[in-house]
Amino acid sequence: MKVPTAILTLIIGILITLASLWVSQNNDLLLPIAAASEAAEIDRLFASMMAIATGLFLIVQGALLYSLFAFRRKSDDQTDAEPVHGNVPLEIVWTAIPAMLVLWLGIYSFDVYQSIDSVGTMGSHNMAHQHGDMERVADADAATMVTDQGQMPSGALSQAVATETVEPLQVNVDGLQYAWLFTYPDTGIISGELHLPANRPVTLNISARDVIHAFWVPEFRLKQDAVPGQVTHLNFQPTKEGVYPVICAELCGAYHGAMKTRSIVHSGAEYQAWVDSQLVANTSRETVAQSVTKSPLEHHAAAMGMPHHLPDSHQSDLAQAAHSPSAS
Ligand SMILES: [Cu+2]
Repeated sequence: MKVPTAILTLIIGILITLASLWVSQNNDLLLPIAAASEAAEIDRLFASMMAIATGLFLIVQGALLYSLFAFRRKSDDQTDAEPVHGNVPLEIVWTAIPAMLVLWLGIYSFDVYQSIDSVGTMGSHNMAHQHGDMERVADADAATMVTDQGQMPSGALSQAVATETVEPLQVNVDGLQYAWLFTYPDTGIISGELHLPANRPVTLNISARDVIHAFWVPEFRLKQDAVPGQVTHLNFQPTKEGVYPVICAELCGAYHGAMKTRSIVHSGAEYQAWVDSQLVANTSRETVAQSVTKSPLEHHAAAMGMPHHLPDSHQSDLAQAAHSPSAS
């Protein structure tokens, strides 16, 4: 029995579509876990791209394999076969379909990019210095206005507004050859690892001290260039506690490959404990520095029968020497 070509094409089309959809929904092995709320949208975009790519792969490779066998040279055929001079409808189809797919993917990607950058720092990449902070202030104002006006009875809506008005945790990220430095302006903590609380919005203000680096955490699905002389931003919300790699994604010199650290997403209480421990460490460092400058000198002064307190100028010189790293 001979199956009509139209029906055969339809069946093959359905099978290819099903296979593409299956691959797009079952590619967990290709991606690390998603640990930020923005990751879901990126993963949806990735799934659409996988579906399209799988479909195209199957069509192209299938046509190739089919032709390999269906159009083999017959053993008794010594000719060059029928000359083929192109096929206008076919060429229109295989130009128009990819063009539409690329256009759609471009628009979709831009839409995802825009919705991820929800705090409104879009476009600040080029003028972060002048406008980044102003934009943020304007956004904060707008958010406050919404809550002021909002005697919204609807629970879901006021909750949505409430989550938006939670002040994002600010972290300044500094890329340098070959390390990342994280500074928390609220507390003055400086760390070589990025500690974050889960389920609180975060704004990273990223810059570089020497050459261009790029901040990348695959589990957050986020990557942003760190450019000298300019501040770039990433706005996101970590959702899963865990330890994730922070990787430099821009070839920045001989040891670029070693420019790695960790991002640790804590529960709220754990994060507070970390902040406290850092603050204690800072204070005790200062106390040690002070005691080092005073006690032994006072001890010696007493032994030599000198007055208990050295002249002020001496003390400040010594204190300075003890604070500067070259003193040790
Ligand atoms: Cu780097």
